[in-house]
Amino acid sequence: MLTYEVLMRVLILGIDGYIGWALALRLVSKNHEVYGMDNLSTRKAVEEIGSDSAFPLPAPEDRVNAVKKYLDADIKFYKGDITDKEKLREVIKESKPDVIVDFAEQRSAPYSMKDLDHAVYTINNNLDGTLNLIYLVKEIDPSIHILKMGTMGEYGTPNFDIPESAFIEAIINGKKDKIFTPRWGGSVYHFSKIFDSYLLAYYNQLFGLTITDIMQGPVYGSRIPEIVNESLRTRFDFDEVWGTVVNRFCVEAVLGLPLTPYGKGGQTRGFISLEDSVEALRTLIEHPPKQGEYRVVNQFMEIHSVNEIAQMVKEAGEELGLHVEIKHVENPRVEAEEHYYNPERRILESLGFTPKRFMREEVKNMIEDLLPYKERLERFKDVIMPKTKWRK
Ligand code: NAD
Ligand code: USQ
Repeated sequence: MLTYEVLMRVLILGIDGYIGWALALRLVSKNHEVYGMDNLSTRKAVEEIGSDSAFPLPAPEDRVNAVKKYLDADIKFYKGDITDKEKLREVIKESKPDVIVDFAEQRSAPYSMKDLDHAVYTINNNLDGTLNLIYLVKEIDPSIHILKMGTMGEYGTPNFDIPESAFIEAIINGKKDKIFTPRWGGSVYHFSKIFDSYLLAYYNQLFGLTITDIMQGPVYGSRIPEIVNESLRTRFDFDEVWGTVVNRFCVEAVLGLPLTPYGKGGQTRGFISLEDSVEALRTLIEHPPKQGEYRVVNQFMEIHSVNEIAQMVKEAGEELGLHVEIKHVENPRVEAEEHYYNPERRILESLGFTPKRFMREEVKNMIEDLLPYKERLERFKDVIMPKTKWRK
């Protein structure tokens, strides 16, 4: 039985990742046709720092087989690097997508700040991939909708309300003009996303491409209903380089380690659960912008400080019988530890999207999901405390 009237052919770049895999499961379960490409670089880079996904990750072909077995659906997986333009051209030509979702970037802020080589790799990987995608969509079929994953961190933590629009009106030296919404990153990784956005906005004007540039906040969570068997789990990072804050705190709670707010812990971000992230993405895929439009969407659901999150995880852990402490550690990053934060969010709601999962309940589910893997996690105890410093 078909659930939606308009079924689409979707190519997911970065399908082997945390969000990419979960989105693939969601889309096939709604009968969309899913193709995916990945060079498995996150697997290798996580290994490089001596870590691994909290949940064991089957090889791509085994993941595809598990989708067939448990969800009775097909995913076509291409192993390849999107910075390789010939390979990307071949994949786009073969899959003939209506929409390309681009997650395929080096996505860790600490990884990008390790040293010059990691900074250069991040910039090259992320910007070369974006440029290849832009030029190949123009060449092969300019009507393809590019859904590019950016980040809320492109805006930084300004002292003004963050708008949800590509351009804003500003008065500079007494004269009014439209300027690209101001951005300021907190790492080379975040700057790579800023540069991506400038490229996308520029080539939208030049080539008339149809683009959604998503400014998404940190994602947390281990569950979506399609994960009906352990072999369908998506990756889940928790180490000091690849783990994001909520996921890290849950693993710390499971391991009996103190939760680690950096510095004062007043750092405030807009968070979204994995479930709401993939559902928001589905909404944007099924409701593309007008042909030739560059649409910016702010994708987050709840605003919290790191201290509030630590408190929520502590309470959830204690409800489950764990002893959880919070211990502030010296901040390895250079960032505001107390600041104003008020981003706008209206587009997803205007398309009928409503959030389903909230952090307070979700962190308890996450701890429950992680507890059976405690022994596996013990092996990675020494990659949890922050070592990667912005200023050495
Ligand atoms: P992830 O690292 O788990 O997934 C990214 C995938 O892209 C990986 O499987 C990796 O192997 C692949 N990849 C990287 N470079 C590639 C290349 N050149 N060619 C082919 N494949 C490549 O990260 P994620 O958490 O799933 O994030 C997905 C996207 O969403 C990223 O662009 C990230 O910047 C963005 N994002 C993530 C979060 C978050 O909290 N996880 C929040 C906001 C935005
Ligand atoms: N933090 C702590 N303690 C920790 C880990 C992190 O206090 O143990 C703090 C960080 O200093 C930071 C905040 O939590 O102030 C968020 O850190 P994070 O590691 O969860 O997120 P970040 O590095 O910004 O990156 C993640 C994803 C990235 C995505 C981004 C969204 O890795 O791909 O783009 O979240 S955003 O933060 O909106 O830019």
